[in-house]
Amino acid sequence: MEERLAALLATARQRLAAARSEDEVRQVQVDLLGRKGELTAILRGMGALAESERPRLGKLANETREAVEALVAGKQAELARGALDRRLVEEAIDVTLPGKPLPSGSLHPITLVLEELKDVFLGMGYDIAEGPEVETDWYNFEALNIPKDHPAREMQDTFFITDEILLRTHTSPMQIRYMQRVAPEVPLRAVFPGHVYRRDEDATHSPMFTQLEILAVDRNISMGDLKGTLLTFARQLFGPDRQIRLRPSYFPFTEPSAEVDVSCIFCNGAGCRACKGTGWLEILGAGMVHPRVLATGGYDPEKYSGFAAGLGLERITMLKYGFSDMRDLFTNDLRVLSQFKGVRA
Ligand code: 2U9
Repeated sequence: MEERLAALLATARQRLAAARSEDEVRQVQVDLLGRKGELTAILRGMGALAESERPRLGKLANETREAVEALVAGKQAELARGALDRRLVEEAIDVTLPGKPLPSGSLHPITLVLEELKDVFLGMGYDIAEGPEVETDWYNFEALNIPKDHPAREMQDTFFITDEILLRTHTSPMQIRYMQRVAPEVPLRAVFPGHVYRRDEDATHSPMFTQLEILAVDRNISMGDLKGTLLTFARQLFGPDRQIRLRPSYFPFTEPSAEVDVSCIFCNGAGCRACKGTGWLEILGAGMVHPRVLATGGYDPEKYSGFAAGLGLERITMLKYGFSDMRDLFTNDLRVLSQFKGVRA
């Protein structure tokens, strides 16, 4: 019996040393220690032993079982370690390899110009406000002193949703909303960027375009404040040598009103193709807020005055970056957009 136990241990050593997989190890365990295995068979022979021999051999059988179990556990651990080592080698990642380059996007030129404009006015202490693109007839026209028979109210010029609801044709309704919210608090200084909609499309007009309007209300605001503000703005945007000039004009919501030119950014005023030989480029419209519009906004026109200006971002963008067709700003052609890669506002 002692010999059989010794042989069992030797078999265990030999078979486990040869085992290459966890399945093989389990098979050794079953063959030697299992219910129908070698050790069970040996123990069946215990009955034939002398009474005095049984405790010693019983103990030896237990020690043999424990020794085989320890060998099995050791082999299993060894196989598991080996598997892990192999995986670590196979799945090793070379973190020093260069990465796959991801195509980077770019900011749209209109976004670049908008960020620049906002910076200029933030620098002068202005607030930035936005508002709804779907507006009422009242905010878009009535409150801005645009009478019922004004041509802008024609179906051909405005996108109406119902008789009273429309897509705003300018950001000006936002100025009314803003004045009504803060009146009669002064000073009021804010810019209003946003999309506006008009039924118009050609090389220099788009049915959707981006406006930025400027509004300042306080006691004793004058045309001089307007000119100084616009000159500062023109020089920050187009360079320190720029001049501006105001030409009399008419808008229903300002009185007096003016169209504002900047000295040509291409020829510096000498006259060229871009400015059609005049030396000047028209960049915005402006004026003193009409007393009726001030009153609608909640400011007593006897006590307060204000200036306002409006510009189309697409026009400024076209001048700044040399676009000749406004539609190129909206087709999102990558040959156009990719030229702005890396350009920061
Ligand atoms: C309020 C009071 C006054 C905003 C103004 C203009 C002149 C102007 C055009 C420029 C090119 C529109 O984008 S464009 O087609 N804008 O000429 N805008 S004064 O005046 C206001 C607005 C709101 C309450």
